[in-house]
Amino acid sequence: PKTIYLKDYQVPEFLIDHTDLHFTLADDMTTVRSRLSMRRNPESKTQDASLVLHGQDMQLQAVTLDGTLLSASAYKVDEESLTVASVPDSFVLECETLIKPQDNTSLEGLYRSASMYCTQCEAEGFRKITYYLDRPDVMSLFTTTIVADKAAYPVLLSNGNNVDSGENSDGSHWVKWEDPFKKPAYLFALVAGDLEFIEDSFTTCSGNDVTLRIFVEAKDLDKCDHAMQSLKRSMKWDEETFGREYDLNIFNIVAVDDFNMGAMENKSLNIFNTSCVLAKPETTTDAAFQRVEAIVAHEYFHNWSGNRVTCRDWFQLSLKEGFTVYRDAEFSSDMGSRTVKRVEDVNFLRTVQFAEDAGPMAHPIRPESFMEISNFYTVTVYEKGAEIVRMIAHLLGKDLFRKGSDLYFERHDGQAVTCEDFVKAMEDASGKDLSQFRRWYSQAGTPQLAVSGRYDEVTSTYSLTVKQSCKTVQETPKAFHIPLAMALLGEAGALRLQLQGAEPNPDSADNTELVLDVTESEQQFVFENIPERPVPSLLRGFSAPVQLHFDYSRDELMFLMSHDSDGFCRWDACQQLGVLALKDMIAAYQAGQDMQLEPRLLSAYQHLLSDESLDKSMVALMLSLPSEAYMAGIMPKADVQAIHIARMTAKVEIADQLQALFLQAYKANTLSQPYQANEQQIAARSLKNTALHYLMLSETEEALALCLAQYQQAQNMTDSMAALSALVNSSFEQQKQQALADFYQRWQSEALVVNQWLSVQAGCYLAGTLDKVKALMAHPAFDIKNPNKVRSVVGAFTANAVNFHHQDGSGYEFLADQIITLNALNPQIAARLLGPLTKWQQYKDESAALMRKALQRIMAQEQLSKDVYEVVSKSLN
Ligand code: HT7
Ligand code: ZN
Repeated sequence: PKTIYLKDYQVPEFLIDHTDLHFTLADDMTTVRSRLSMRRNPESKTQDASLVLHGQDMQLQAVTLDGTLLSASAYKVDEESLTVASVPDSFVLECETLIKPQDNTSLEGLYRSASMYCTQCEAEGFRKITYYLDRPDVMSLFTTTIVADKAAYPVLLSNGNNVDSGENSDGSHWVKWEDPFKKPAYLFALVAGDLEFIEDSFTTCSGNDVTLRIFVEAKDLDKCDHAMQSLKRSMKWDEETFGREYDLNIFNIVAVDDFNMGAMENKSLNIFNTSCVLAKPETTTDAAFQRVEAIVAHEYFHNWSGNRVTCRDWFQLSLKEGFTVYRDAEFSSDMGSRTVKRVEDVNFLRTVQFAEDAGPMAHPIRPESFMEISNFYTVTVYEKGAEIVRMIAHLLGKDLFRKGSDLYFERHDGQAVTCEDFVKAMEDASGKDLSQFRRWYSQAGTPQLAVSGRYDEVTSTYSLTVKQSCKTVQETPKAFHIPLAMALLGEAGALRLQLQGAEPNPDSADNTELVLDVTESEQQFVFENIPERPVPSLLRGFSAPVQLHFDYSRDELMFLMSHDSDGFCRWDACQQLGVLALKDMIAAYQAGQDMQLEPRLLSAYQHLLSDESLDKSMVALMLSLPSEAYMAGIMPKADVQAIHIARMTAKVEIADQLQALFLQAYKANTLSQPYQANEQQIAARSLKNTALHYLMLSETEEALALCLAQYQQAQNMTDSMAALSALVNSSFEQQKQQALADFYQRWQSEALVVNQWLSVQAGCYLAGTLDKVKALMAHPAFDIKNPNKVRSVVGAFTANAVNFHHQDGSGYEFLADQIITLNALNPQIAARLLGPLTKWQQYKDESAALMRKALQRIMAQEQLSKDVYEVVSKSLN
């Protein structure tokens, strides 16, 4: 496969002013007729070029130029394109193509999911629908007519407004849609099916009434309310926070079962994976309720950050994704607890994105090259991209950041632009210089910040020395501009900060927090008039996506855990104490010695469980030891078995020692009110189920009784799954089998619940899980063509470190088999599943060799898709 480079970008040679599409959906074949009003792009250097349109996997029937049918010699078709040798400066091109959505298992382009037709065009799926200039800087006005059998497909949807419709004598009907906004083809959508909907409305800030509909299969109609309420909250929030008003009188969401990602922001017709839109207490966990709200918001926010202002090319993907993730994270923070949201996001970033940045697929948030763009919908582009926007917001301050985003939207409305345009708008609006900051866009890798502190009693000064470094597999980047938020904590609280050589900061009322501009590879910051030896609170709120190293003593971590006013730092201090405790135990295990649990950790947990004034969600988060994946990421040549055994030993010790407190927390947080997915209830359930988890680790009869009672009496899926998961990972074999059978029996007709049943089993850390996973793949509930099922079984298994990394390599071989099968069916999903194998350098030599062997077996297959080839070849390099 060919590599495409950002440096080779050229403006399009042709533009498409109008795109008129006509679909006839029939069982054996779909006919697509397109009518494109085109002209040469005056900005292109080549004014005599042939017309080359993208297109693949379809059968071309006829091409007409300005009404004249072209003979076969006037054009050329290959696997990926249609070339018309000679065209005038302005013309109308019509194509008729045949496609087979019913055979399209890649879930890109037009495909079938259950009994409906739907589309997924981002990034390059439109070229599987008709020949087109399938690139985001070609923006066009679309009209779409859909013809289909009326009984089977009563609902026919596309972008924009429904402008006409009618019926034919053969039982078919048709609907014509017109989108008044120019858009790139990746935002095109079509849906046809036997769907029902819930409807609501929203009146925008300037008084426009918008009809909101969520379309689902009839059986799911009772699971749409939460998404609808989330949508209305998002619309209001975007008006208030970013001044963004919705721009049409209609906004539709459709839920589909087969979908490669979470959802898609097609103009006025968002298409969602059912798992990201359907929710009701009986079938949906708290975490999934929160995910629905966040994803509904994310897709809605794209209407401005992505649709009204779109990307010039796919290298700019983070322009829309990073910014929109930042926007949805701010929304979630405003809807719930800001600290909890921050901790969850940082935990994810540090575990998953840092690993990507340290591996062979590392790339800057604006990549410089790719073979297959679908491989770059990554945690780096999304989550690290959002961190870069967050740093800009931090550096500019709230008001200037808003001024910058207003300028960006106003300046570029209706355009396809670049990350540079975004940064420039921020600079122009604020007057701040972001030149060095721009390196975050072009350099990969996680900067390492080594910080040390020295207190001088004689001069009452405290000096912080900050050294930054960054290494990636490919290169050593130049120094980043890193905003380092910090405070100095004394016995009685945060100390006033006076930085040597700086004016006192008038913005901050008490001057106890500062953001240091770290811009060099080594810098010193001296604070004056510091009356006592302080404990520094560093990287407050996780002010930059870096790995911080400060040699805190365990007592200092204990101090930060209870005294830092920054919630993120309190949580992080607890995590770092957990890291030190686990490292000791891992080392002891590897040396064949007894594993001793750090007593401070036990007393910290004891304190967390005893102090009723603390936020319950935060307590639950702090009671969770650093994950095995996080530990693997920070240890050279990770020994997965040792990490797992040490961590389990620590957990069982904590469970045994603090049994009474866990029981008390369990009882105190058992709610009697009806379920609500609100902050308080979610927090209480989270703490209660954390307590249940620990209680079950002690495997007492009392814990088992509690767990079984919770499982049997649960009125909501959060409690039900927490109990089931505790049972599945316990040695109460008979009760476990009974609960699993009962659960399936009860929920077999609810696909999303069955997926949770699959994943709790695939994620079981006990021995023998791989055989169970293989059996699950033969179960009628499994379907390899459905990405949600694949993620629930294969994805959950690969996240189950101790089983996936079994020393005999069986986990790797199993994954390679699945990737080889999926390569032919759904290359995007196959390539995504490869992720865990690509991180082989993180693991001890024996594991790394077996992981490479599995990769080599995949590499040796014939007919590897571009998606899989790119990831495997780069990982083996
Ligand atoms: N912008 C959407 C991207 C997306 C996608 C990309 C590749 C393959 C399938 C896909 N489905 C959706 C999702 C989003 O970030 O909002
Ligand atoms: Zn997005």
